[in-house]
Parts: sequence; structure tokens; C-alpha cells
Amino acid sequence: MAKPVYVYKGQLLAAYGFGSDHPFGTDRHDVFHRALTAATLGNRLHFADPATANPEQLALFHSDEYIRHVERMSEQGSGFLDHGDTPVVPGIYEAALTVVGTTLAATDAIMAGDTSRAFVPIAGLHHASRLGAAGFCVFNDCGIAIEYLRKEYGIRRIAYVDIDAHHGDGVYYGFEDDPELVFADTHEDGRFLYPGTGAACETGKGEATGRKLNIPLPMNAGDEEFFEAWERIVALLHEMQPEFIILQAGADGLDGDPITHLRFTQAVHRRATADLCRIADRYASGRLLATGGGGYNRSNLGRAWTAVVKAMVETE
Ligand code: V1S
Ligand code: ZN
Repeated sequence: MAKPVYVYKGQLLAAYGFGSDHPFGTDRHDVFHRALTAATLGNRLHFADPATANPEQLALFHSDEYIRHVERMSEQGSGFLDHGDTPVVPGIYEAALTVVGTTLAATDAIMAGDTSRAFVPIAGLHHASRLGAAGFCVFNDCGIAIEYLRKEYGIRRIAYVDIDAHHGDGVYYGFEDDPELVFADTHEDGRFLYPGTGAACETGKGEATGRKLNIPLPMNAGDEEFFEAWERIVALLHEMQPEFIILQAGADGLDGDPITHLRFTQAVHRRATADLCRIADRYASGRLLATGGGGYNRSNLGRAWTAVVKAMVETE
């Protein structure tokens, strides 16, 4: 009997966001769940509750000073955590703790064997660095999950795959010289889009050289350009044979996103997820954790994230 795909749902998770004038509004969670419900995958899914992380878990990736700074700013309730993208809204510390806690709960569910595949919308906050917030991202749940898998489960060879339109700089620079973190990221070329990093020559440092793949795509690149890049990612994953795969499945590369300039369709999300499921089955006992990441056109977000979950169900 196939295990259900775990999809995380709950108002504590929905609370992470920055208000209706900001691209990362708190409506994104409900928009996704409405689209998923319409896809009627019902009995193949298990809707799991959000969880809250504790400061010790944050400290697996972030500095104590930065964690205290977010807590203090959140109590104060105004200003920005970065240079204008990540406003302090009331309760942002608690909401950010929920994003991290939910990604870690999904990690635990997979490692316990309750499921092989899990999807956490809203998570995938890949810009936060060890020392600070950036680009709508307060705490880097993906970076924390990587450290958590190592500490709690002794899983060393982890693959982080990122198809968000923005480069996953927080994860890349957090593990740039770490040979056991396989990193593969397609994104809109940094010469045209935030955060400006992720050039093809950024292939890792020291012993990690060659274990990181950054593939910048030109403005207006569509599915064809993506799939060409994707073959290189698939080849790297077969070579590295990871024990656990994390996918940051940002939906902001789809045509019509208000803040980027790519032209993917949801076929990108469907095929990327299906391929990762097969690779996970071959090397990682099926273990695949996907996070929602970006995506600011609400219809696209529903379509792309539903395609991720559907591909997980169909390959389970
Ligand atoms: N790209 C982009 C973009 N758009 C915005 C933005 C637009 C409207 C607003 F009301 C507020 C912000 N900011 C940016 C980027 C940050 C993008 C973060 C993407 C997050 C993710 O999808 O990858 C994962 C969840 N920031 C910038 O371009 C920096 C600025 C240079 C311009 C915007 N101002 C507000 C700050 C400085
Ligand atoms: Zn993005």
C-alpha cells in the first residue's frame, strides 16, 4: 500500500507573510490549498499540522545574535529586517518559527517512515543567511533542515535542488565549501534579477568544488531552456547519489509572475518533481521533501504547487 503524501496545512503556517501590499502576502497558503482541493487528490494525501521550532533548532544554522535580533524587532513591531524587502510585522518571529518547525516536522515524518514525500507550502525561505534576513526570508528553513538531518539522523549526503526564479544564495553560501551538500539551482540570471548571485562559475569552494551547480537562465527563458538545464542537474544527482533530497519549488518562474521575467509552465514543476521522486527512490529510500518557495501570481502558485503534489502522488 502506497504511503500518503504529507501536505502541511494550518493557519499558523499561513500567518507567515507581510500584508496585502507586499508580494509575499498571507493569502498564499489558502490560495494553494483551494487549488489543491480542486485537483481532487483527496485520499492520497495526508494533511498534517504545522509545528513550531525552538531557538536551539534555529541555532543549527543561524547565529544567536541574529535570532535574538529578530525576537527583539518582532516585539518592537516596526522597521525592516533587511534593506527594504522584509518588513517587521507583528508576530513575525513566531510565524517564522512555525515555517521552520513545519519543515522540520516534515523532515521527521519522512525519517520516521510515516511518508516518503512531503510538501510544505510557504517554506523554502532560501535567501536568509546564517547572519541575517534577506528577500522576504527571515529564517532559512532549508539550511536548518540540512543541519538537522545531519545532527538528528546522521544523514550526510543531502541534495538541495532549487527551481525558484531567484538564486538560493542563503543555502549556496551557507554550504559553499561543504562537499557533502550537493547544490543545484536554476534561476533567472543575476545580472537581471535579485539577488544578483548564482553565476555558472560558482561551483563550490575547496573540497566542494564541482558539487554545486548554478545555472542562470536568460530573461524570458521558458520550459525548453529549463529542461536543457535540468538534464545537467539530473546527471549530477545520479553521480552524487544523495541520501535525502530537498526541493525548493518556487513558482515565480511561471509566465506572468509580477516580479520576475521567466516564462515556465507548470510542466517544469511536474517533471522536476517526478524526476526527483525517481532519483529519491533509487538512492534515498524515496525521501523527498519539497517546499513552496516564491510565486507571486496567485493562479500560477496554485497550478505549480499542485503539480508538485500531484507528481509526488503519482510516483508514490
Ligand atoms: N525580484 C524582486 C523583488 N521584488 C521586490 C518587491 C516588490 C514589491 C514590494 F512591495 C516589495 C518588494 N523585492 C524584490 C527582491 C527580493 C525578492 C525576494 C524573492 C523571494 C523568493 O521568491 O526567492 C523566495 C521566497 N529585492 C530586490 O530586488 C531589492 C530591492 C533591491 C528592490 C525592492 N526594494 C523594496 C528593496 C531593494
Ligand atoms: Zn523567488
